[in-house]
Amino acid sequence: MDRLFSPGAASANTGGFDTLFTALSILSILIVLLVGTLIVVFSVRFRKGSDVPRHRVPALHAREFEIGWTIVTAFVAVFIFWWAAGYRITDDKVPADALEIHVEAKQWMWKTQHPSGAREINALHVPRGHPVVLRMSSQDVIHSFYVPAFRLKQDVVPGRISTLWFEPTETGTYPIECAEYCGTDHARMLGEVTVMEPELYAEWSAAQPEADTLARQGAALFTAQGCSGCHAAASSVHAPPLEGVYGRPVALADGRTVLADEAYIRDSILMPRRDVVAGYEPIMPTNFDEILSLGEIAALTAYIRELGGGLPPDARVLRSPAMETER
Ligand code: HEC
Ligand SMILES: [Cu+2]
Repeated sequence: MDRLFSPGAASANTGGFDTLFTALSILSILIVLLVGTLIVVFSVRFRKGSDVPRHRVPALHAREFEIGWTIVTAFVAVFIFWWAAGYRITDDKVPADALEIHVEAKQWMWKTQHPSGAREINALHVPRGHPVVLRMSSQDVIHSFYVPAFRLKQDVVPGRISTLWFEPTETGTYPIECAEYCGTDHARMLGEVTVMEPELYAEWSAAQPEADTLARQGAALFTAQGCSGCHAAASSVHAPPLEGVYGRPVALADGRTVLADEAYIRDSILMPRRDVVAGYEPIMPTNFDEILSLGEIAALTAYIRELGGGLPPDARVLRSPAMETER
């Protein structure tokens, strides 16, 4: 039945979506049949000249009937919402060891960037059996990242980071489509996900043209974008040093204490007025969200993470525990 509607499933958790989709299709067909049949029956029965009682005035209110169908349809709608929302909620819990890949949408292509720094256009290589999280943003208009074989679809909106995660279960190549009309060449905004065995993925990753690692790109940006002008130790501007900040609690001017994780670093760059560090003036420029692409933010974050003495970001790809046991 599922094969009737959708291509073969190639990632974990697709079964539930297929059941939901089949159930919705059956429900829709039943409603269409019911309404269609009634239209035909009534048209024939009450056609001009047919011998049916026409003088009877129908009752204006049929209370039991109205209460009945209101309650039943409301119950069905809430049940479907509860069913579908359940998937959406489990969908939002990204596993901690997920491989993080950045996706940048633009008219009319998908650009992807791996933690190792490897970049692809209209292509995405991922290891089988390992969770992958996509952090996606758009450079221009709203696009929608759609992989039918994974039953995944997520809008990609300018100025926002959307998250999507999946765990591919079958090796092979699967189409990526854009599912939101985004201009002339929308229909040609196509790509391909390639799911590889983990050891082949590691080989593929290592064989990519000597791209700078994310952290090294970040170091270059840190100087080029003027961050070092304020944050370097030798600077005359009073700004917090970023060495060692990653992974530590930070005291803020409004009395809160927050953990400097990736989201905090990202927000500090994009929305510097939101979390002002205690003891510092809020002088950091607020327009980096217009200047920097999502990929550049990721690179800066990777650089700051490395300054914290944590694992370099690309080490996570090759040495993540889940993949170690695969070998
Ligand atoms: C004009 C000086 C200036 C520039 C340029 C600047 N910053 Fe900042 N930055 C600050 C100051 C001052 C603070 C502390 C006050 C605050 O949080 O707004 C800060 C805070 C931060 C924090 C939070 C640090 C902590 O200890 O919690 C991060 C991360 C950061 N900046 C990164 C960057 C990056 C990356 C760039 C370049 C894209 C940059 N900054 C450019 C002055 C600057
Ligand atoms: Cu598009």
